Amino acid sequence: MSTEHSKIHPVPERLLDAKKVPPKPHIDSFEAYQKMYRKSIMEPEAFWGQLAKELLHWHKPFETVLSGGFDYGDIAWFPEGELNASYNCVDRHALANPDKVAIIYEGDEPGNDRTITYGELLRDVGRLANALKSYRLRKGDTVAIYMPMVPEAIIAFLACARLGIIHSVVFAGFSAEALRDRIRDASSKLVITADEGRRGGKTIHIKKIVDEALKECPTVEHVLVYQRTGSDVPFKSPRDLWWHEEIEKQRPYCPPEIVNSEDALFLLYTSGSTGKPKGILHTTAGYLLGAAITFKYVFDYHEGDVFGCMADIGWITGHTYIVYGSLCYGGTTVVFESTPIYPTPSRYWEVVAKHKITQFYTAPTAIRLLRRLGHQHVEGHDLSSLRVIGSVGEPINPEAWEWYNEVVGKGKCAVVDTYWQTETGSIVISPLPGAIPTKPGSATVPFFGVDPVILDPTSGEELHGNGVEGVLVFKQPWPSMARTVYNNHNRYLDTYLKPYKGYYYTGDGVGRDEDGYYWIRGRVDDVINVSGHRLSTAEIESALVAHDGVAEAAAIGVSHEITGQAVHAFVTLKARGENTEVKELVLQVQKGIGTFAAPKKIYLVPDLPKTRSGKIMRRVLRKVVAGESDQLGDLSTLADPSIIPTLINKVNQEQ
Ligand code: 6R9
Repeated sequence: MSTEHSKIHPVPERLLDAKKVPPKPHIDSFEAYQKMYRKSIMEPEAFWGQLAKELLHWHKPFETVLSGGFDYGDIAWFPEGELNASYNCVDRHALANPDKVAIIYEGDEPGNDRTITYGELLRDVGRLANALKSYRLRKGDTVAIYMPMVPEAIIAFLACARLGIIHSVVFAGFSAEALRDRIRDASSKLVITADEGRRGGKTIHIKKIVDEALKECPTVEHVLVYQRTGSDVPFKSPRDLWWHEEIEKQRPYCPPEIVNSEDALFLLYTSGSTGKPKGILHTTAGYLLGAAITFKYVFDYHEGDVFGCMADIGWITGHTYIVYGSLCYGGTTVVFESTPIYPTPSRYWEVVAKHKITQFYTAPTAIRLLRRLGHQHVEGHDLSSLRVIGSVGEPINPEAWEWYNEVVGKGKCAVVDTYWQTETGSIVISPLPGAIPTKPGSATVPFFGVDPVILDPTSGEELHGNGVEGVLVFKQPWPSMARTVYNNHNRYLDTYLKPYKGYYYTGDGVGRDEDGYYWIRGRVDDVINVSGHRLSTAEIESALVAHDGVAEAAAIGVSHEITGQAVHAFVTLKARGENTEVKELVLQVQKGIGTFAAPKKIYLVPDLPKTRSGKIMRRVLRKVVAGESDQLGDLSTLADPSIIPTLINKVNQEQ
């Protein structure tokens, strides 16, 4: 593990010198972190019980902190408690401080921005919630949200939460087919969407995609359409309803539906190593608590700060930090509709300077892209408001980390490489700005209540001590962990709790260095991470095989300078599909999943490497593409070794 010897960065002085530059970090020394961490692990009930009272508003207090565990996946946090997520994210702040800005919207075109205060947000959420009620939607129903990055998307989240309706947000980059599958799996009754989206100067025909998806979604009764661009789009009465007309009819206050701590807050679909995407289900109190406490400590958020997370609300990062963490904690959050390079590669920095962003959160893929385009795009912008700069979604390489730290952070900001998953709900391994010295490329140390263990993947034995390498599991439940897979609890157990009995299994490889710091290596299963987006080889393969001409397909992740990994696929054609072109196959994946999943390269080959029992040996394909054909490893189970030279030739020809 060469990475362990990399440079240690102490906590930046600027953060510790609160006299000169307030505020003083919430946790300002390694010892303070250790003390709190120890308490969170040794006395989790006392630790979380107290925080749940401090950070959440309860309509009915809880008695028990935690019940159940990993054996049956019957985990319940604060089980007698009752609350409402939108009350926690809006009402209490609106009552205390109605004029405080809750949301800053920065539209695709520079100059198109606006703010929404907590007082306004309460009325906007109330109107929309009353509209939802008028469609007879109620607690436990599911609603699909397929929206561009506009504040109305957040209003939609919160209006659902206000009524105990489970939202299922689908990233607006997913294709009609992918949207259809998610709507069907969740039996959503309503789709909240927009006429069109705008991103990077381009138009996204959102409503048309929804119409296409709904051809096969019998549960959907209505489609509520927010006018983002005002263009003429297909509109089908009485199924379709205009957002602006609907909310006009409604009174701006809607009483919150008080729900149990363990009632579902939302579903979010994510890819695993096998089969269809899973509807990861998060519940109300534990999730909100995890979101709010990590927001406070990992980003060291203080009154008056402006939190700028560049993720899309369609992913978990958007859910937890743009929406729930920030608003539950009473913060000011930015909704950014554009891209890091529109209209120029300075866009992020213009936005930071304009809104005086204090915490900036993005993904390694964006950092690598901007680094390649050059530091001149960062210079000349006033980034002095920044205190904490974060990274999420995939391992960040030390070169990108150093660039982020020096060029963006000017060596004065805390860099937080935050490791977590859709399923963990909130950040689980990360530095804390005022307390943890950092090492570029390491997510450093566990967050409160998170007990990481490294297992030997084959024996399942715990690897104690430092300087070990294996798979990452967690030993204790934490409040924001997912509770189930929608309508498929067995799949939840099989994926997360059964692989290693007594532990939650992450699916990630990890090392613990001599200082006890964690280094996430990436997925050990068949999940490919492209620009921080999780894709499964199985999903890409089934999209390819859906093409008439395709006999078989194997997808692999190949390392890529900007996107971290890229998808490459090997495809065999049916006899009657022999004229199929690579172009068509790329389109096929765009149609089945979305443009972001399109393979960078497709190799048409006569056969795939398989074991005698017929399993595709993706490991062999990965080595061939990486140019490591001399290290193919054990090939004794390979059914037909003569395929190897053919594969090597094919790859060499096309690279
Ligand atoms: C939040 C999010 C989860 C997977 C996860 C891991 C990878 C995320 C990371 C990281 C190394 C980090 N991942 N953050 N790997 N360092 N800081 O991204 O959720 O979309 O569910 O992806 O992403 O492989 O298992 P999600």
